[in-house]
Amino acid sequence: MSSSPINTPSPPPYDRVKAVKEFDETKLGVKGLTDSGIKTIPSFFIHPPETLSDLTPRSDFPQPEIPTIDLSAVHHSRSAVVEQIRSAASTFGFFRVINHGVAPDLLQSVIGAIKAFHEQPAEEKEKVYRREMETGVSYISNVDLFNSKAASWRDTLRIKMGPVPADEKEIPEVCRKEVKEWDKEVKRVGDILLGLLSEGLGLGEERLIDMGLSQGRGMVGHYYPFCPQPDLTVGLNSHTDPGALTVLLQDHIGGLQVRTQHGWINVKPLDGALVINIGDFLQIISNEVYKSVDHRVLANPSNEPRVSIAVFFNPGNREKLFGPLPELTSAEKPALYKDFKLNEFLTRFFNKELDGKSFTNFFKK
Ligand SMILES: O=C(O)CCC(=O)C(=O)O
Repeated sequence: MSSSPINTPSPPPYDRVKAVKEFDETKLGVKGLTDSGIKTIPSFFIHPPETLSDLTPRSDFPQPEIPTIDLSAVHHSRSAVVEQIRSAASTFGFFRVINHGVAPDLLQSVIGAIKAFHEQPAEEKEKVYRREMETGVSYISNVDLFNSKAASWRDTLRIKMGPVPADEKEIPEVCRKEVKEWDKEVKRVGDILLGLLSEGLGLGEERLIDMGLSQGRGMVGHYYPFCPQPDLTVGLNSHTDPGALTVLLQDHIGGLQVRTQHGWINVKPLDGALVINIGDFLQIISNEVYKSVDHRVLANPSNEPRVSIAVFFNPGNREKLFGPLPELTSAEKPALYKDFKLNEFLTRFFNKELDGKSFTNFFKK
């Protein structure tokens, strides 16, 4: 007589939507997963093979560096600085600035304050764990958690700085003072850069500032804790920024990469420097003189968390029609994009996965 097989129930099929929802409901972010001591990451963080096979920069060529521009030279050689910025913005779409006049102590203290926010007890952070931005402040893991094919190993504190800033009381106390000081200084540096970028287009210094491009500011304070399987996920998926300009402060850990014609290159941390990149909006209004390029952050393999703070510059008025600037278009250089309202533009951005260039392509003529 043959023995009958033991009837073991097969495990239920993996329910990704449920797993993502349960993770979000913990309100603990990926830091909570790291703190729990897990050795393998949940499946919904695992990226597809085409992303994973391309995670380290190619080593068959010497890696170029994004340009580093000394901003203090504007006082004696403005046209040379304009040319450096024009060249960087129209090739790499990324550059660093040094001697920008922000006190080194503030660079340290704002990074420390964002780190302190993320390292508070869970009960404190839970108070602002929300996806909506009605109060101007939200702490979440993965802005695109419910739209992306795979999640990334990063938590983020988002704060609206303008045109209508978050109510001061809403900004978590642990970083309130530093965030406010940081915004003031970043706006000052951003205005200088918009003036130089405007001149680089052959326009007057005030042209971009007069469009209100430094009024709509949003800040994100990212926290990338140790990831136990950094080869299976990323810290931040490849994307372009939708706004005009981004000013980024990163700590010393590294992991930021930019796509170039030679493949992905590292943006190595440089003490005291700010990293600047062109966003889709500026690519469009400059009629592609300036380039908004893909960038991403690798998952952090280090026991020390990585902290970065990006401030995005957008026009303050979201209902106005924008498109390639008339001064930059002609019969020989026709407008490459349709006119659009910023609201429509950003709604598309926030309702999709953070990924490549599909966004600017939508507005292409
Ligand atoms: O963390 C970084 O270095 C990059 C952040 C970034 O690209 C973003 O917030 O869009």
